[in-house]
Amino acid sequence: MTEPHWHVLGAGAIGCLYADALRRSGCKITLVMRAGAQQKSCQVVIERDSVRREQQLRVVTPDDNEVISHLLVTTKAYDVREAVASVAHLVSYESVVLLLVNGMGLAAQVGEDWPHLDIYCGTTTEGAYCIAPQHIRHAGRGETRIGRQGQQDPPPWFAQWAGAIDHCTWDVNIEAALWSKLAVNCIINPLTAVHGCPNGELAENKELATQVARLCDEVARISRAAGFAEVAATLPQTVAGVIAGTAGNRSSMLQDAQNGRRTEIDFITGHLLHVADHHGINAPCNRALLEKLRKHVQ
Ligand code: KPL
Repeated sequence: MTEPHWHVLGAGAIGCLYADALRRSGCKITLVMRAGAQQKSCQVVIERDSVRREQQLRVVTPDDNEVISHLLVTTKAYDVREAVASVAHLVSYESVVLLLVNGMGLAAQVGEDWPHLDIYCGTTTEGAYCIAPQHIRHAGRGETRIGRQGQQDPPPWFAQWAGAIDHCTWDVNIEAALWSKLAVNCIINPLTAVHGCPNGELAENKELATQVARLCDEVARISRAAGFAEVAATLPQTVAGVIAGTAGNRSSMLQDAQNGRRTEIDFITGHLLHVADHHGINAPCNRALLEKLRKHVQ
């Protein structure tokens, strides 16, 4: 089988990290930039510890009209629909779309807008942030889960991912994995954004560790009500593990807040509170964080 050609929509920290890993494993990779971008290639730099890797990747824009067979979407949650719409004329009923984005419910929305697409979801706890455009610090290793609810066996392209990406697994219960990531993000992201600290501080600072515990209690109650009892049972350990594994990382929400960008709070805590309301559960700590972050640039 020839290796699939992946087009990557969203050349931020996570998009560049995966583009680089897939390219090194032999996949053809093209970054899709916004219409109007002039460059035909771009240098991606990944730094981890004292190692620096550089890679030149192809660039196209939707105006180049290049047919897309495999599309990796790594945009911000609030940009997903518009981003997919920008390349809708380039995908066909055979095209694979992998959404590796924060938040939940986006696959259903994209599936409603474009029912012919072959949509998969992914989630990752890799810690990475941009030092400059397409210049990434890989600050913490995590795991990547990919799946499509109800699909037992991975599609053929998944073998390439499993070989290229460390700790990348096919997950038959991807909804639970997405919820688990949402739960972790509800705790780490808003707290680090409000307090302006790296993830590791949430374990080191006693006051912040108490807030983590309170948020864990609320999120666990909502998780149980939503049918994710296993996520609820292990939430404190999961959160502690992600904090330890990404201690030096600045969460994506902190990066957004510090750079004056819109945050994903409505797709993370907002989604959680929507589910909490549906089940009549009070979640004052999460609500307070949502309100604080909504006052920020939205
Ligand atoms: O997903 C993340 C994020 O920053 O959005 C974590 C896992 C918390 C890593 O920082």
